[in-house]
Amino acid sequence: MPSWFSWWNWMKDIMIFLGLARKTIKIVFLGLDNAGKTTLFRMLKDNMMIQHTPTLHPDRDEFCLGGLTFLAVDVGGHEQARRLWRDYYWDIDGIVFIIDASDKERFREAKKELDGLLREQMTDKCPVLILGNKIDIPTAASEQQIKEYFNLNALVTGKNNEDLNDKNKTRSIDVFMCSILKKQGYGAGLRWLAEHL
Ligand SMILES: Nc1nc2c(ncn2[C@@H]2O[C@H](COP(=O)(O)OP(=O)(O)O)[C@@H](O)[C@H]2O)c(=O)[nH]1
Ligand SMILES: [Mg+2]
Repeated sequence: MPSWFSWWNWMKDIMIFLGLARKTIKIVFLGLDNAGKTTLFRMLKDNMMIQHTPTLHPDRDEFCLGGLTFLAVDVGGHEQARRLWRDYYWDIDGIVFIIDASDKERFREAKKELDGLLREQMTDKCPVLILGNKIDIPTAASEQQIKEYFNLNALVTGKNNEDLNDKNKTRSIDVFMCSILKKQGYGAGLRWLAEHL
């Protein structure tokens, strides 16, 4: 029964293991507002049985478990948020960038943020998981459309990192489509990220 649930349990084990073994793991979740970060955090907290604490900042969420820190920040538009997550750059272990695949009108804005992120030298070795969210919405873009629009075909290293030997590819990066609302797809993505930390 390889459902999202068993994927997730496996994922949870490995994240906790990594968190404890390496002392601290910091994962940053970025994306435009409305991409789905807070919803994902709520689910992760539920799965990790962490109590929900109301966030004081509408554009920022954070929670810790053992040595694991998960931070989510809205990017785009306001300079304050950009500064905030820049403060976290220096010791980030992994990045999750969430795109609302159903909101094509904001792809341009999302691409600008993703391009800026991928150019950032301080995190240029960090694995990047790109989640194309809201695939439960019929008009959502497909994985191939996301890869094309965001110019990712030349960057992705494949689900098994098979392309990492390519000298143009210096970091693990891949796209997973998901519906956070329907609890589909993101477990596999997070598992991929945990394997490439
Ligand atoms: N249809 C659909 N809606 C989603 C999904 N994930 C999040 N949403 C909705 O998108 C809106 C913004 O989500 P939120 O988590 O607050 O985004 P954030 O600004 O990135 O934190 C909310 O109304 C969510 O219910 C999804 O997978 N499918
Ligand atoms: Mg939010």
